Amino acid sequence: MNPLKRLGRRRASVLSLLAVGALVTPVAATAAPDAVRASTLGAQAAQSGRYFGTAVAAGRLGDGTYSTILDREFNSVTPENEMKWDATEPSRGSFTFGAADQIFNRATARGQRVRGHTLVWHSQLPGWVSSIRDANTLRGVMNNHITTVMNRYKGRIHSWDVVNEAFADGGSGQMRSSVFRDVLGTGFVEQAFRTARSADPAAKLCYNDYNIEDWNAAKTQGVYRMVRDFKSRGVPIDCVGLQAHFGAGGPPASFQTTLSNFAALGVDVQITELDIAQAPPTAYANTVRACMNVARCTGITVWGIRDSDSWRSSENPLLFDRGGNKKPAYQSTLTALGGSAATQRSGVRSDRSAARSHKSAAALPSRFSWNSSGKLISPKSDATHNIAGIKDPTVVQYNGKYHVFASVAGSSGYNLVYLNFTDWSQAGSATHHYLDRTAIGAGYRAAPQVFYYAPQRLWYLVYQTGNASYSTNPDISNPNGWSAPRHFYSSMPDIIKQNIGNGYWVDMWVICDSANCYLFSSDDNGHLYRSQTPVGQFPNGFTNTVIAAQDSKFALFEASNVYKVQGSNQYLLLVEAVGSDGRRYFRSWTASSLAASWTPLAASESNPFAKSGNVTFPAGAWTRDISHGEMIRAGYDQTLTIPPCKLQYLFQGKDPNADGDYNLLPWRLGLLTQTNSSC
Ligand code: 9MR
Repeated sequence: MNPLKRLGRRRASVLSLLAVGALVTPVAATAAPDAVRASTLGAQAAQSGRYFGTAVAAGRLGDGTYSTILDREFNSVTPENEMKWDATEPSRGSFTFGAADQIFNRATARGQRVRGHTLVWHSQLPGWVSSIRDANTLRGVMNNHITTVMNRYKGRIHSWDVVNEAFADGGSGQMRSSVFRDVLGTGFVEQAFRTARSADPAAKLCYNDYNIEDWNAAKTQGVYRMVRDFKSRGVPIDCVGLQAHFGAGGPPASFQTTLSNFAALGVDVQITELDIAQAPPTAYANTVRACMNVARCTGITVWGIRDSDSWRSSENPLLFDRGGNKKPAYQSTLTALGGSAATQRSGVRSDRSAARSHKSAAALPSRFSWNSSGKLISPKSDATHNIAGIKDPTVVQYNGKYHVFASVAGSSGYNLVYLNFTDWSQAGSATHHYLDRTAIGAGYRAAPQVFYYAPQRLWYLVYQTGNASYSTNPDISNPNGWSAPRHFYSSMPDIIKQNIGNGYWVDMWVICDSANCYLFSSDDNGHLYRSQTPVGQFPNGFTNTVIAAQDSKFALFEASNVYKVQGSNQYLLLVEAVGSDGRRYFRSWTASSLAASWTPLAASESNPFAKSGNVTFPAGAWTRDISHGEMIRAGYDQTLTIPPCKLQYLFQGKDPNADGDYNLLPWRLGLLTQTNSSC
């Protein structure tokens, strides 16, 4: 937004001209389809609410072929070795998280979920643990290990393999000999789960094992009895991980029965380490279909990306060959995730969840409804800042906190403020740090956007100064760490000069895919502009500015946001419009790539993305404007990834009766939460 333009704006919104039916939209008016066939494993799995993950080795992340497939195909990762005991606590009480953090931070920045693997396992266990003979010592060491490792990633790991491979192979159905069983007795498993629940109550706690896929195996029965016993006594357990390291024949005939029977105990099941000798397409499809047919089978992880990455590399058991090409099993897996019955083994019974998976939902719905919070953030004037309104928020979640940057407006003009808090209930009491006191400096700075630019390990704050400007900071939580403003452009691009009319150049927004970064901006005159530069050149090189979308002035006004929808190949564009009632609202479009044309999603006054008409206000209708803000993202990096479900949007609103000088309007921040999420 631009403060210089504002006087008279609301008067100018006497806009019966704005009957939405008369708007000229430059893109096809097709509605989003109910079901879309996704083109990646993660996106296809997400359509039935599942994840599709892979084991990741920190040492391979520098390999471009590997990381490209990782980011394209998978929405969950499991560190292959980096969270194991020998990696995280090689000597007693001395914890090392370098490689684990590397995988964790990379994944979470991209909106990929993380499975934790593994806390208590007899293998890859340092000698100092396996030589303990005293039960109290071992119990203390085990509890401390679980607590310390879980605490590091608290609230941010979706499932933990708390205990791995505690049962013996063969016909006994009993636990195997290990230092844990031998010194602590079989009760060590219960002890580990109880400790894990206290350490991170948000994580799903799994028991994980191999050779428990065949319902008739004694080992499967042993694990089943343990889980049944845990559930009956209230020992905290949420999931069973079936590793699924299969021979060329694929899963046993009873695999789906095993999944269903565990699920019937009241736990989720997950396929946690899938690989199949020679990767026969039918064997993969049968494995995936068994999961799709069980409602509580919540996700599938393959144990590596390319055959060359596999622990059983000579058997070529994975979905990508050594060159990173998709193998036939890739296609059969993708098809099976989409619910096709083509490869279903006869005699395998489908339950109701199978029927559900056939009509998978689109990544985003085409209608939205929301609940609004009350006012969560209001200005805090101090001796040198007389603030009338707090506006244009940008927000990321990082290190367990929300970090919010916003414009502050008053009689002396516009600048920026920063605050952080752990919980929305604390947003109102957070300290406001005024950024005019930092190297960002005084004067006109407004409409911030924040993200972490992972290739440079730097936070960027993008904002408008009349030009498109940015500052960088290695530490988002340090308001004094921001650099002085620099500009993306030497001056306003010609195409903007030619189209801006009486408008203003406002609301710069950066988003990157794996190849390019794009800089969007608006002109308050019906144009959305887009410039582009290769990822390696960012923040320089934004040239070739084009009109990305256009409409009448108030129908495509300002405050655009562009996001990647997690687990899909969809991008979402939001643009703020001024309605026929003079109130602000958001329209939405989607596209399959950032440079593609935008297709309307919920893009009209009668079917808006967010307008007072599709928002309920349980705490009182404190605003009729749903104005400039941003989505709560799934990650925090330059890909601007948002979840497909349960959307939340931080916005500016104001007292409907407030009037007068635009710069003095009492804007406050509130939070929308989607109420019609289908997943
Ligand atoms: O894939 C892992 C391999 O790199 C390690 O050398 C090996 C060491 O035990 O562990 C492999 O992963 C195992 C997993 O952690 C637990 N289930 C069996 C997996 C294959 O051995």
